[in-house]
Amino acid sequence: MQAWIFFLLCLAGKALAAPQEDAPDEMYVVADDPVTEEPIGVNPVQVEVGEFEEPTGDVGEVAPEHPCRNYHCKHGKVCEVDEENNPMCVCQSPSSCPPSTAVFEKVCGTDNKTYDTSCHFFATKCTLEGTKKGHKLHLDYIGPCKLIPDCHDAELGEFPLRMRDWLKNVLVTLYERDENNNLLTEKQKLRVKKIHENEKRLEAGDHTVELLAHDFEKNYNMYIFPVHWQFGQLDQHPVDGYLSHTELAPLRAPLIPMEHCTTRFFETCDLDADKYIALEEWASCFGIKEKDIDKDLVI
Ligand SMILES: *[C@@H]1O[C@H](CO)[C@@H](O)[C@H](O)[C@H]1NC(C)=O
Ligand SMILES: [Ca+2]
Ligand SMILES: [Ca+2]
Repeated sequence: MQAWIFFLLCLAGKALAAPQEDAPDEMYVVADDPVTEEPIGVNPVQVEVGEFEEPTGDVGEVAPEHPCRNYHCKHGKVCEVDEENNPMCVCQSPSSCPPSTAVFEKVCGTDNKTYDTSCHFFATKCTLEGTKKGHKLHLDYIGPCKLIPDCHDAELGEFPLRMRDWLKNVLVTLYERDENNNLLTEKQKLRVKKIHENEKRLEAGDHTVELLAHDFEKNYNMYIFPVHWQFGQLDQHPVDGYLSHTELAPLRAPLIPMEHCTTRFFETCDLDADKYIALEEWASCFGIKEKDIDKDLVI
């Protein structure tokens, strides 16, 4: 549970001053979205050579920037200049990735192969670009590949109980730590304040599924916002009311090694099997009644 909280705090609290561990930020940006091929960023200003030949008094001050400065490439690519000195993104060689220094830096691909770091993973995926194999390869979870037991029907039902409880606790924790850190927006704080102040709230702890189920029935209203909030945290690229595989990855990837029903749970959420999880699908997956699903709560 501790690890869950750590991961989500990183995810939620982009402003969280100093994560205790030096978990690489890129874990949370496991974007391998095939659509965003174009490097994001602007071309550096091209300085006319002529300008340098006319002394202006501050000679030497205006050194031309390297074209790759501020030129961003997606994961797995690095910037290089072509013959005309224009920046371009090329596949990074996996061997140029720094080796992992801790076990949680390793990642497991959907090919069930362990990659030393996510850098190695994305570099490898890049070299497979355009192939069927490359298209199917995704980062599956954080940590070395291991045997993930099958998720049985009875266990599947327990997953949302823990997840909802955890979401609520994460929000309350963010609220409590949020002095000047702006971990939550003002609107979010107002919502969480109500949960925080509710005396009937089940305190964080290692509760049995029976107690969690009972609490969900009794204090159902407290769970509505946390479920919506998490959706909004993930629905970012783009903000469209649907979660793609890539958008779900920051939640899925750290969870799978700890919760073996993660994969099956999110598969079953996608009721219309279009590979996207819509807000309605997401919320009803977490037991939120149809009448309480409200896109205005995704704030
Ligand atoms: C994936 O790899 C792990 C570790 O090598 C192994 O224990 C497991 O059985 C593999 N899983 C599948 C589905 O092949
Ligand atoms: Ca989206
Ligand atoms: Ca769907």
